[in-house]
Amino acid sequence: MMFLILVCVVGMAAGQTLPHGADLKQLVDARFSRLDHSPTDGVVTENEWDVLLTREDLNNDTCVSLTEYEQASPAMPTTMATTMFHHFDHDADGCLKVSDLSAEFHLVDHNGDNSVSLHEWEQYFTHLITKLFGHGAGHGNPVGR
Ligand SMILES: *[C@@H]1O[C@H](CO)[C@@H](O)[C@H](O)[C@H]1NC(C)=O
Ligand SMILES: [Ca+2]
Ligand SMILES: [Ca+2]
Repeated sequence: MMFLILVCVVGMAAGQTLPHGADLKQLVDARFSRLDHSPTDGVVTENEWDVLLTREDLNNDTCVSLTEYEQASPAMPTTMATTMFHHFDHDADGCLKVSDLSAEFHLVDHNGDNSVSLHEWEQYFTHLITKLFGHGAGHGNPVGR
């Protein structure tokens, strides 16, 4: 397992490819545990979703910049973080705000009960990666096959 992780990290650095498989799941689960913080009960409410954004705004200017977003997601390759950032920035002003992320919360909340489970989050994230990066996500990575 350690070996696999190491190989994936090296492969990523060399090829700027996207995490996939076990690597992607780890990244997705790590994002979820950041979202699920008050309380840590396995579901994410819209309040938790909004509060995380405030936390990621490191210089408190009510704007989560691309730099701040990257710092909050150290496991994400830069190319991936950049594409994700632009996807979330609905009004394209270079800032992630609650207004940008509010619509997204309801997309993730697939069954509409106003809370997001790990399962919903994983489904959403997998679909998003495919949508943003295509079925060739991870293409060109010579390791992990
Ligand atoms: C931003 O606000 C948080 C919480 O109020 C505080 O801990 C932090 O030091 C502030 N950061 C800056 C750069 O002002
Ligand atoms: Ca900021
Ligand atoms: Ca915005």
